[in-house]
Amino acid sequence: MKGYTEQIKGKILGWDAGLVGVADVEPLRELEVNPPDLLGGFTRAVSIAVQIPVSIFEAISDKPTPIYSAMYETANNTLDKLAFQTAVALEKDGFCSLPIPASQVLDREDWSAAISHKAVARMAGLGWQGKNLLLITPEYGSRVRLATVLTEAPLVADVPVENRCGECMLCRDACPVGAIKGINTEDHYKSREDALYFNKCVEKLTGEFAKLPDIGFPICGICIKVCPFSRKII
Ligand code: B12
Repeated sequence: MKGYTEQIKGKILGWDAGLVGVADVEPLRELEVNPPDLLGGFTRAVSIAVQIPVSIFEAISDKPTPIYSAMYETANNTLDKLAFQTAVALEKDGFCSLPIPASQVLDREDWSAAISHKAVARMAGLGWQGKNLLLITPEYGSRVRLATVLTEAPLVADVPVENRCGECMLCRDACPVGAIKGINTEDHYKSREDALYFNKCVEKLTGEFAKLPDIGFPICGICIKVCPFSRKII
């Protein structure tokens, strides 16, 4: 099904996605998902990324900007539409498919969603999990947002790429609350606490940044901005 996989990926990129990959669902069955039977009979997960322009992050110094806030919403809407269109296209070809929204939080105590888009994107070969806990892509660094489509389509799965953070500590040093521990992982962190002082990050974003005028979302952008992979324009 290599031809069909290339055809679907080409279609999604043609709708202006930045990156597309396919993950095998089997290793993802270790994840906690919501509802617990979310993965059901799905065999593949399509990971879709859209890149946010460099200049939006370059304008951030110590807090998110109103422009970032507006474009964060635009990126989420774009991804939801891409995931929706992908699921419809796959179902037209006869394969049951479920789009997962970009930024829907289902549990606000545990701060978790239906499925971790980062885990899917990493297994789909889009990038590695960096010290900032985010997915870092070789092309756009961390300045990508992600969505997932679960599918029964017999797509050819991609493979994970190697972590390229090396000795870099720029995200750790830049975090305004010192939430990033600066610990590397060869594959992925077993828990968020392995990479972050998680509550410090959550408190800053939900308790302070989300309440700023013209922001309204728990966003930040500083650990995205300073990543050397995020700063190049290709
Ligand atoms: C809730 C949430 C938050 C919460 C909690 C953050 C957190 N770290 O969980 C708050 C509000 C604090 C937050 C903050 C931010 N968020 Co947020 N957030 C989410 C959301 C909606 C759910 C995350 C979730 O379910 N976490 C549950 C835990 C268990 O999973 P996890 O953190 O994803 O990571 C685990 C797995 O991925 C695992 N893993 C990785 N690979 C593999 C492979 C296998 C096989 C397995 C089993 C596991 C595994 O390792 C991790 C550690 O356990 C996601 C969207 C989504 N559906 O994924 C966006 C998301 C993670 N956020 C995102 C972003 C960008 C941010 C911010 C930078 C804010 C901003 N936009 O400016 C900060 C960054 C904080 C940080 N450094 O981590 C992006 C990340 C994009 C990227 N490039 O990685 C996402 C994916 C949204 C999107 N659609 O793109 N966020």
